[in-house]
Amino acid sequence: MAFLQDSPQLAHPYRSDRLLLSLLDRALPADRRAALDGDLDALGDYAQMAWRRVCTTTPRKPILTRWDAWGGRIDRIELTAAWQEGAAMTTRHAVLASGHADNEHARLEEFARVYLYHLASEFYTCPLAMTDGAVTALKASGNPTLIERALPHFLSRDAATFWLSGQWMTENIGGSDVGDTETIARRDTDGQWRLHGRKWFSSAVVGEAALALARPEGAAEGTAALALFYVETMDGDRRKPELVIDRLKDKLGTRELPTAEIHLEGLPAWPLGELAHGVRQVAPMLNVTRTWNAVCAVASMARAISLARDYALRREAFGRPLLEQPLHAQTLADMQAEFEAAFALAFEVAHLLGKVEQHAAAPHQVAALRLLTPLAKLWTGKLAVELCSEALECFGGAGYIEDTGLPQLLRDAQVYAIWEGTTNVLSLDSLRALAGDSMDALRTTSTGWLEGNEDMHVAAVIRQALDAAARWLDRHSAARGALEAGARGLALTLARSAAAALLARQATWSSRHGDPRPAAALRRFVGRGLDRLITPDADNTAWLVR
Ligand code: MFK
Repeated sequence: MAFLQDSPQLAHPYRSDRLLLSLLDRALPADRRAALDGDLDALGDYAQMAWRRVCTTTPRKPILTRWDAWGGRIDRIELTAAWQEGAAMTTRHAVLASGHADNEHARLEEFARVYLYHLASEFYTCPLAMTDGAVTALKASGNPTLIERALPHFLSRDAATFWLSGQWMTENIGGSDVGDTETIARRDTDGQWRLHGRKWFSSAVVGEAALALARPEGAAEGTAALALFYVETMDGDRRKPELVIDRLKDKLGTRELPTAEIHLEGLPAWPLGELAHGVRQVAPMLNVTRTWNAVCAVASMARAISLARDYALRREAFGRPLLEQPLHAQTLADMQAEFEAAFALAFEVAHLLGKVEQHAAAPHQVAALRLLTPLAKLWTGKLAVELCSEALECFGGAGYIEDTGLPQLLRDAQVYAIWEGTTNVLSLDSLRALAGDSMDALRTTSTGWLEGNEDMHVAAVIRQALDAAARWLDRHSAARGALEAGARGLALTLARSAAAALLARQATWSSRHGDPRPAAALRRFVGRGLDRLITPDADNTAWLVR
């Protein structure tokens, strides 16, 4: 019989995830920790089932049928199995509802669920993130009519009444530069607002509602004149005729997600608040979806590393398992150290978000969260691509073969760095945050995270990196061009430094509980360097880009 290689097996994503288990043990009161266990266990079971399904069935894509046999416009979208299960899974395990409970740990408990559900959901988490963001933006608007109308659906624990919301911002002209939005809001004589325009990336076109940016007719150009509107997409079982789906996008990854190009032909709409400053009003939504992006990016890293580690035990080459080969073990350990730091940062943003929303955070934590959100999004987005690529290489040629289920990890990971603001857009957003007092806040917060840490070398390296970043910012803050050119280096330095301080906090706790592994991850992560600052050189850049 010819040799047959064992395929990699997915360990239980909850019960075998020591990072998630020890984070929850450290951060949650015992009663809340115990109450969470059932949902997380069930979501872990579902994730294992979904991985088996991926490995044993032919991949499917959503199918758009625009016309019925009799010439009627129907714009029907058939979804994959995981998407059809989405509403039931979300409501049964309170994925969204848990995050809006009246408790400072609510967001941490929500994002633990998101982390486990994400890959099994086939990116159904994308519209879930937008729905979560819509809840947050609606709450911030204080609009009682819309809150009463939409929130019971968005936060429902019953699949029959659950609604998804989209986030309609992106247009052909206004991609990242949302201020160029061309969609117009016109008011009927009876006072009803209606939207007219084209949205170029609509991820949740299967949802029942959306928040959309539009320019009230006659308003000035630019970002400040945009308004934020709430829309509903369905009339009972039928899509409203004023919402036309032009086509589904053909994408590199996230292929189960029905991303659409749409036309709005007078779709009824209701403003959330004032008829201007729509970007300011949608910002709470953006910061929530960016948190989802970071947590989902670390979920992809966790999956890639879990499979690569399992395979390293099963696969023998040159007479011994891969795990016993020094260079392979070195590669896996480097991946693990980066992942542990990214995990610590993404979940701290999630936890802090809950504390800030429940007024349980100090002012410096509020300012730190404003900065840490774009930092976590941009760094984890890039790292997910790097680690998924490295993980595929750990399988040799098998990592390049579609029906192993492995290439999809890499194709899907590429989206984290693009949607919800690219790495550069997020780096510039971190400059927006740094214009306030968030650098001081980050240093104060990091000092707190380092309390009790006994590794003086590590603490010194983290402080040096934060000091260097603060000096760099002072040196370049008067020259906008240099500041922007170096913004990515600054953001990565701050992200890595904050993540190291968070990992130190976890390492201190874990060491006391007899687990030396986070301390090992910390030493390796810090050893790989925190400082990514650059010296901007506009003349040199000009030579190289023309
Ligand atoms: C599985 C994970 C799922 C994740 C969900 C996936 C969903 C995917 C769907 C999408 O990708 S939707 C498209 C996402 N698009 C973007 O994220 C847009 C990227 N562009 C930006 O982020 C720009 O920075 C932005 C449009 C927000 C602002 O550009 P401008 O025109 O330069 O705005 P400006 O004048 O600087 O800011 C306007 C106001 O918003 C200011 O407040 P004021 O009016 O009080 O001065 C800003 O301070 C405020 N603001 C902007 N960003 C903010 C913010 N406030 C708080 N937090 C922020 N992040």
